[in-house]
Amino acid sequence: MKSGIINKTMYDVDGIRKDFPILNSIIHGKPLCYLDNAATTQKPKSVIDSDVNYYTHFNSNIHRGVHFLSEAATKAYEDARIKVQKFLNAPSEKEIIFTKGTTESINLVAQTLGRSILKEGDEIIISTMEHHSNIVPWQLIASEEKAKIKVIPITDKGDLILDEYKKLLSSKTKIVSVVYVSNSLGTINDVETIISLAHEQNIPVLLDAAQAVNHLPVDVQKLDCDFLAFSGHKLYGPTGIGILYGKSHYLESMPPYQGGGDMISKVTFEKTTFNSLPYKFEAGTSNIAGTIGLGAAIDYVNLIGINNIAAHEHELLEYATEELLKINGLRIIGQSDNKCSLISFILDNIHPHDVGTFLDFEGIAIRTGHHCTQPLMDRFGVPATSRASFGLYNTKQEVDILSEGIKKVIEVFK
Ligand code: 7TS
Repeated sequence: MKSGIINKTMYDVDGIRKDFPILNSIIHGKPLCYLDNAATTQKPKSVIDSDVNYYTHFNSNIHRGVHFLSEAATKAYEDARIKVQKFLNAPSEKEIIFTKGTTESINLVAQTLGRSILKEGDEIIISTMEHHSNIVPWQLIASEEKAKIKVIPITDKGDLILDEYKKLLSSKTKIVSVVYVSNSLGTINDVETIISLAHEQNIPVLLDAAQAVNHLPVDVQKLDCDFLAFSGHKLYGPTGIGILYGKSHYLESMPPYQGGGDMISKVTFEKTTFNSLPYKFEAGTSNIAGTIGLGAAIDYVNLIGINNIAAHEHELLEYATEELLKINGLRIIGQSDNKCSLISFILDNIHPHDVGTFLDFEGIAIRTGHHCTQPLMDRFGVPATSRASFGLYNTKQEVDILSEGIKKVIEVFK
């Protein structure tokens, strides 16, 4: 695979940018400045080519055929599973379940583990900074089982208050499900402590790693998390493919999520027995091309090196924070000392929606709104923020374009 990073000792961001065709786009007459990576990342040519290659040369259904194409597609699909296993350092590929994305992974655990272990009066712990996809699935199952949701509070800087978390843990707690990196604040949570405190009471922990795997090295054995969810599209891969990692003893004990083809061992009208892991949780024809594309995305990230990406993005975050804080009337929401590369901000007397719309005309793509974290917005007493989020291909020059753009917004709206 060709990449801007090959044969370079320094982080060659210009070379890397050449791997992403969309970054050459002209938007409203201006070069695209793409700073909406927390919503989704752009795709390198190798991921785009993987899709074309699959449909051109291998398209076939998997696991079922004896013919050449089916065997080739099955091998590529299962190779992608092994790439994910290695990427997360999971003990076995059987613990890697392919889903549609983070949302489906969390719903799967809520509907299977949740349904089998929760009873009236039990408690589920989440945090104030959860994405709706780590709130609503738990509310749905909690209301069915008459369980309760308990919420870890946060400080004004945007850090979880772990002393309060300790007080929430009790014999009633049946699961802890928390976000690793916040999509609205950028806070990197101390998940190691969260997990070890829960494990002292044998409580399983699910990590929503949607905003973590693309910014940090994630090792599920080191973390000792029981479940971990992420989406391919935030890791430079395709949409519609995601991962649920789960410790095998939990996955074995959980009932299936959906019924259908591939997840069965034997079906009669009287009784069905289920397939072994991971297939028990993969009913129906899956997103084969997307899965193989996720494998290509992991190859790309590995080629650059997640530690190199983290270092580059950290430099961008520090520079952007410094530059944005120079702007009068700009307030950053989320000022943890341990942050990933995103900045949520508000401008005095200017609605975030106006900020986003104005910046779009400058070719700058940021996100505005509640970022699917309405309870978090309530905690900070704001209806919405503007959010710039950086990826492996962003540059300091783009930070300058953003801060100049914001200054123009202030000038026009003041
Ligand atoms: N969890 C977190 C922390 C997220 O940031 C997101 C998506 C999800 C879960 C859901 O992921 P999905 O792929 O299943 O949709 N976050 C965002 C965002 O911040 N802007 O758009 C989507």
